[in-house]
Amino acid sequence: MAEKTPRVHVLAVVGAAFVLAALTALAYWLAFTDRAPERPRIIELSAPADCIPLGNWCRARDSKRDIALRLPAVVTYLREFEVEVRVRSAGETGPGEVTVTFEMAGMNMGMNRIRLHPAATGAEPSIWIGKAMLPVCASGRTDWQAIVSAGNGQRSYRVVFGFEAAKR
Ligand SMILES: [Cu+2]
Repeated sequence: MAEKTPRVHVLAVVGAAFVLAALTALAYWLAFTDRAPERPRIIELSAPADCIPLGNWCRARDSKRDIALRLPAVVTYLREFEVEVRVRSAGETGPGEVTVTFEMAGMNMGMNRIRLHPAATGAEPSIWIGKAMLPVCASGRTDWQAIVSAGNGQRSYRVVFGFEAAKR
């Protein structure tokens, strides 16, 4: 009798520990499947409406990140042009990938996405550059959106900048 009681206690404690561990594992599993860790969370930053990124830096920011875009003063259809993105990260891991997608609102213009490469690695702010070319719009429209995405695995920041292209 004197030996049995402690053994029962030990079993109860071990059992409770197992139940707790199982519940913790379940909670983690639920939390992670809910957030789909393979896909980064997308955070939209809004660019100031009155800023046009032609020959000029336009910035969008929140407390953690500051993303700016600059295109040449004139972007002409079917002519290659330079795209520059500047990313400032406040205490966060900088982006591992920066892409710019060119779209027209409400019109499918095909896939126009470029992946930028870092001009200076480890610099703060980091500068990313690349070259792009716009396809001609059959409707004659010239209003484009440059959509900048800067992701570090956990978060992906997305900013839409509007600009007008020049017909040649
Ligand atoms: Cu179009």
